[in-house]
Amino acid sequence: MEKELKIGIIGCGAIGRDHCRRIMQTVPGATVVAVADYVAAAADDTAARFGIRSFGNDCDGLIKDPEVEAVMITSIDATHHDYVMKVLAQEKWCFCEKPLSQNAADCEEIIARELQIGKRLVQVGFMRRYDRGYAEMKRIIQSGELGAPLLIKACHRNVSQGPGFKTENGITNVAIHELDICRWLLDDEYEDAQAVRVRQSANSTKGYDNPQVVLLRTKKGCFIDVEVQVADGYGYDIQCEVVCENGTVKLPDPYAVVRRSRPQGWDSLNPAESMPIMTDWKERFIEAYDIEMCRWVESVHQGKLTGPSAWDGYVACVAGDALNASRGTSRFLPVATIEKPALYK
Ligand code: ISE
Repeated sequence: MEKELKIGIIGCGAIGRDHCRRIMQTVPGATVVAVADYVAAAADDTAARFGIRSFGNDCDGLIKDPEVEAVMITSIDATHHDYVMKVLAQEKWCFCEKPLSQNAADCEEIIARELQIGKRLVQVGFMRRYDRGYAEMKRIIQSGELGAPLLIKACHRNVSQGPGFKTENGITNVAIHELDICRWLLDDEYEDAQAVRVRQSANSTKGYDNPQVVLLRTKKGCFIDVEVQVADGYGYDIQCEVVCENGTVKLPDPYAVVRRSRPQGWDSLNPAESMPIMTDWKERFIEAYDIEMCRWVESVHQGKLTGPSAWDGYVACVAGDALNASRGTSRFLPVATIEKPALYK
């Protein structure tokens, strides 16, 4: 029996606690030995629930602790880059939730450090790559049976946002998933990008754009259109359709029982068919998160990471930077990356 990988988690918010539970209860070959959080009480609370060590708000202490072999970063987005750099300074394995950073320049630093070490130590939490729906779409596109992909029509809709949310976060925190999954699905790279402000929804009057439309053109000529609603007034709704020359592939909705009945309390209405739509993003991709975590642990045991890399985190941020810079210009801006280092090929 393989020795268990000892993980320390920084960030005990919703996804941090969820990953902690996942590793402790469903992922073989790993355990969480310690947690820390900017808010010490959040770390203490999580630690008490799982019977593990709390470093309170001493996140640096957790990173340096000799018992911790791998660090998982699930803190707020703006802190990711600094923690990743600190984990790399210890040359430990690092799983960083998306986004890798808030901008491409910070990601370049992470890449430079990994290159110096000469080994991939960072994996980015682009969990959609482990979703069965997206994986099957990719398989069909790659088979070539449908001809060349021409267009992607996608939408990313959230119920609401927490305090401090800004228009740019609609890209860096939300659409970042599409920025990764579209290039992965197509096996293609972005040429240029534009964010467009459209008619605004009354569901959010909090000073950020809602909705906004993300447009991307790829090097092979595919056109991508993503509707980003960060407060949609009904649910967590992720859709994606790839239009190819001879057919289309579409992401399936998550499993849900279809109900046919007369709406309760409305005797005068006709019976209707309905199925529930999820509201919690952690539930929507729960299986993908489970698989992602199992594969990450397996690959660490094998000493070679296979999941989304610092390079993938970087490319998504380069596209994100172009989108945020394009807003209000009515122009597509180039998505220009540095040359891809051999480590990531
Ligand atoms: C969250 O971090 C996610 O990853 C969700 O998929 C996204 O929809 C949500 O807006 C993010 O805050």
